[in-house]
Parts: sequence; C-alpha cells; structure tokens
Amino acid sequence: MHLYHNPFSSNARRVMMTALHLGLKLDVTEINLGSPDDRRRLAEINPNVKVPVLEHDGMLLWESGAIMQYLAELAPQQTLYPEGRRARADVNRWLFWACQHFSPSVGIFTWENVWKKFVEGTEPDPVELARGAAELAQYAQVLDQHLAKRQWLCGDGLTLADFAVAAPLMYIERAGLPVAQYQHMMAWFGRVQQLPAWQHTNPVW
Ligand SMILES: N[C@@H](CCC(=O)N[C@@H](CS)C(=O)NCC(=O)O)C(=O)O
Repeated sequence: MHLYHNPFSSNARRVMMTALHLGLKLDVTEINLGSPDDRRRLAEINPNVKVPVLEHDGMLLWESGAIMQYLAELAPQQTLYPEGRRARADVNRWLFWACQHFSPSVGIFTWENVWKKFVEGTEPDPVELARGAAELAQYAQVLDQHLAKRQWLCGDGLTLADFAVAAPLMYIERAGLPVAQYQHMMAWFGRVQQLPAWQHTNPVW
C-alpha cells in the first residue's frame, strides 16, 4: 500500500495519522508540490494534482476523507470508524465538514500568513485575512460548542473525525489562527496533540 503525500499538507496528515493509529504499514512517497516533475507525476495519479493519493492493489484513491475510511475498513478490530449506520453517519458528517468548511477557513490564514511569501513573494492581504477571520469564527464556534461537554467529536472515543478536523490546526501558530478564545476546542486540540499519531506526523521545518 502506497501513499503519495507531503508532510506539510494537512490533508495528507490526516491520512498519515489514521494509518499510524491503525498500525497499517504504508510505503510513502513525498511529493514536492513546487517541483514541475513531481507535479507531472502527481497529475498522472490524481487529475486534481493534489495530495494525498493512496495506491492499493491497482486502485488509485484520492480525497483524504475517502482514504481514511478505506484504511479504517482494512484494519481489523479498529474503533476509529465505528460500526453502525448512525455512528458512521456522525463521523462522516465531520469528515465532510472538515473538508468543506473548517479546512478552507483555516486555509485562508495558512495561505496568506505562511505560504504566500514562499510561493509568490508577496505579503498577506488584509482583506483576505478579514474574510478568513469571519469564516473561521463561524466554524470554530460550531466546534467549540460541540466540544463543550465531550472529549472527542463523536461518541465516547477518538475517531476519524478528530483526525480530520484537527489536521489543519497544525498551522495554529505559524498561520496565527485567531482561535485562543475557543477554550473547549483548544482543550480538545491539546488532547489530539498528545496522541502518538499527531506527534509522529509533525513536519520538520
Ligand atoms: N479535498 C482534498 C484536498 C487536497 C489538497 O488540497 N491538497 C493540497 C495540499 S494540503 C495540494 O495537494 N495542493 C496542491 C495544489 O493545489 O497545487 C483532500 O481532502 O484530499
């Protein structure tokens, strides 16, 4: 089983955390998203030209949430993706929410405050940062309220949902995410940061 990833990609990181937590062995190839050669190779396995991509038994699978679900289904006795229609619907809800709402709102800060100067050599745009602040506030509040009386996002234990939603917070400091006031969310993120799967996927800058 092979994963094409980049250690600075939060989308790839949620997959790496899943594989590590499940004890699944992945061969990994790091894709340099700034290299034209690597991007050409990536385009051959994912028409979206994005990481992560999983290759398994002749199947190419892209989209981090789909890969996480697939990996969980490969692991016997796993609890990250609990059995049962309702339990899975709950986890799926947060997987989609992470990709559709939470990650993109964090991504505005990550692009403006971390990557833009490397890629374009330009400064953050205050208009974009204001747009990011409004979006992130909306979604961080949803997360914070949900976590007010629970340790993990779904049920009583850690699930794929926690990895999916936490992954973009890897840029909490570098991107200057304005989230310190969301205490329940911060306490939950602290719990995620204690997990070996998180600690073993910290990128080296
Ligand atoms: N919805 C996709 C998003 C994948 C994605 O945006 N990956 C980024 C890295 S975090 C990427 O490869 N970007 C390269 C590019 O857009 O040029 C997923 O969840 O896998």
